[in-house]
Amino acid sequence: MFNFFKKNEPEKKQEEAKSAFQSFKDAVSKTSDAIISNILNVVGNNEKFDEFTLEDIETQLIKADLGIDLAVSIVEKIKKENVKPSDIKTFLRQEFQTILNKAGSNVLNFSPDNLNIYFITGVNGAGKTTLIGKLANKFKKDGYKVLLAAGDTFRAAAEEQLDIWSKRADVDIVREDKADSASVVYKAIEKAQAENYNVLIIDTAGRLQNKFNLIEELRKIKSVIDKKASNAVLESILVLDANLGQNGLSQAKVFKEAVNLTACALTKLDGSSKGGVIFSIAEQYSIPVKLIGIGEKIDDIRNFDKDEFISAIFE
Ligand SMILES: Nc1nc2c(ncn2[C@@H]2O[C@H](COP(=O)(O)OP(=O)(O)O)[C@@H](O)[C@H]2O)c(=O)[nH]1
Ligand SMILES: [Mg+2]
Repeated sequence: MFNFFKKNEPEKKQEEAKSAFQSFKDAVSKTSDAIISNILNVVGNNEKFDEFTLEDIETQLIKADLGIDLAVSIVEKIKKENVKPSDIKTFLRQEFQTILNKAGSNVLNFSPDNLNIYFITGVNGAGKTTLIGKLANKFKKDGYKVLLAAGDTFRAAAEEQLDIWSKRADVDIVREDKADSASVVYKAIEKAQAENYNVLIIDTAGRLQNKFNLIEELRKIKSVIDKKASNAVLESILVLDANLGQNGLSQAKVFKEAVNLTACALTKLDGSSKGGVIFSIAEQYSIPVKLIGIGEKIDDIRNFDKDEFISAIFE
């Protein structure tokens, strides 16, 4: 008799999707304020744009961490196309969508019939090890066999931290104290191939203070992957802390020099007002953001969906 109170399945699914979207919307609310609410405030009820308002819009776009070049080019376009103040929201939504579309697919490469290697790079503190734990957990929950490689051999604490994540996600790990990171990766690839793992995720060091050594080390790992696992699906992922905004972009340059980046993961988007940097990464580096971190817990990871991101910001 209580069935009356039970929700039917499609209704339940719809509500779950709605609450997942709402929690994502909450996570990016500060970015949304920076990108659109502040601009709408500046525009107000003006019937036509004047120089002052346009300058204010440019300032707001720069403050939203879009970068100067992109901010200037958007304002130029508003002038050129004679965009009406009442149309500004629609115009910006379209602009941002076009920018994200240009950077290519946001879907993480994965083939269930292959070894998939995720080579994770980024500076210390960006959130690499945490992201690896979350990603491992996601693949494991989907039923795949997952191996981690503790390639950050510089600090014993780093290997320890990855070990803790491997236990949390219940996946295997290859670690070797005081070994060369490329040799840890070599062993991990051998194990992954011999024992038919679906996924190998490689953690790396990120001490930018010693840029030369870091780049050399990453190059060495990349060449081990290319030689030993040329048939594997490979994603070279740069992890960036969203809170760094534009400052993170100079890091992208360093890492792009060292390895051929195929994707970016933006962490700590929760509570950050600088998510606008996603547009800069797309525009300047043509690297698609594929993963985002929205918290410190194991489930706080999402595939980046550009349409969802645009909706969460503009709706
Ligand atoms: N709020 C928040 N914190 C995060 C996120 N990802 C990582 N962190 C925190 O950032 C800090 C550095 O992360 P870690 O994975 O050790 O960075 P690594 O040095 O690049 O390996 C830790 O305190 C994490 O808990 C995220 O998406 N949101
Ligand atoms: Mg780490």
